[in-house]
Amino acid sequence: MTLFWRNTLTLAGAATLSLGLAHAQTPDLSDPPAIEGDVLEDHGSHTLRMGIGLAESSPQYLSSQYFADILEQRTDGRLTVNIFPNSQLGDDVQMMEMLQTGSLDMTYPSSSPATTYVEELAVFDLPFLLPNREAAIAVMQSDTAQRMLDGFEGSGIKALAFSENGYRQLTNSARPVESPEDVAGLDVSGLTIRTMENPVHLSIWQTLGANPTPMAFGELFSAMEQGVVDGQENPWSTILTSNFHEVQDYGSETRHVYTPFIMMISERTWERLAPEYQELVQEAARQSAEYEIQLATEYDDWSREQLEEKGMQITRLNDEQIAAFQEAVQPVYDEWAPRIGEDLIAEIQDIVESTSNP
Ligand code: TK8
Repeated sequence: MTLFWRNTLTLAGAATLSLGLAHAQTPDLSDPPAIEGDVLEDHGSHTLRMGIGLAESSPQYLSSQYFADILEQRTDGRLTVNIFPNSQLGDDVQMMEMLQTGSLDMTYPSSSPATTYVEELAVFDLPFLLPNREAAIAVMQSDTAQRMLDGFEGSGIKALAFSENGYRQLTNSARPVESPEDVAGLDVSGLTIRTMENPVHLSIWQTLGANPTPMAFGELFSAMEQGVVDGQENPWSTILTSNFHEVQDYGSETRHVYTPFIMMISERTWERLAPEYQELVQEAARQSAEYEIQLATEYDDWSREQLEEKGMQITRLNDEQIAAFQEAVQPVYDEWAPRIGEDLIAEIQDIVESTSNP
């Protein structure tokens, strides 16, 4: 049953045009998982406002809509969620603060700006820690990750579930980048790169010889358009659905960090919900996170190909080239591993190893 399913038009349109050209399969948006379970008894009516950073065509929005559909269907319309995309209510940092004061019900930030609430989350910001998606998913589903979600308790924010933002790739408007030297620039100046508001990311780009500038995501497009920054780094799906190819000529598949998203609800809102509704919200968050990961996976390579078709010159780095980046950011580990916690890093590495193929 997909009674409330909508908002698939933009992407479906774009997808049709590319048929026959793309190598990666076009993401299938027509068929989100069926919504199962009975309609709950009447425990009052609530309309929840949810602010997100990304556009209507993003996996983040589409899965949030699925979350809304689950609540609507399972409560006969008594729990409704209004989603405000494109950072229109604020950036990740601001929206988390709005959750604390209760002026916003829900948001869906990256883990990186949320490290001010739960320091352990910074482990996700360590470069090249999670070698593949399988490992990243295992980490997000681990007890360690649940402990991080629980760590929000008392902050005014209840963290519901991890999902995929994804492997971050570098784009810029100045030159093709194949090596750390291309970032730093030998005869020319280092690239000015927008980073998320997070000290490890700042350290990564400083170490690579760039001029990092932390900035809210919502300001990024116009900052690139006006040449305030040369570039940025985000997963291909975000680069595509945010139309960054309009202002960025070059992309490099650096995969330097895998960052998750975290779906969150204000503790004030949470406390107003009946226990039955709370349980539903938690369950729906998990289901939509799973769907988000599925969509994000389907989007990843496909988005890169779409960007190439739209004229972005994308450099696929070979193992040796990736190793050069890995080596160059070693000082980031030296600086941050003791602060983030060697035990925590070892815990994550254990999970990674348990997933790697023999
Ligand atoms: C969207 C952000 C964004 C993140 C960033 O709200 O800031 O670059 O990757 O997707 O969370």
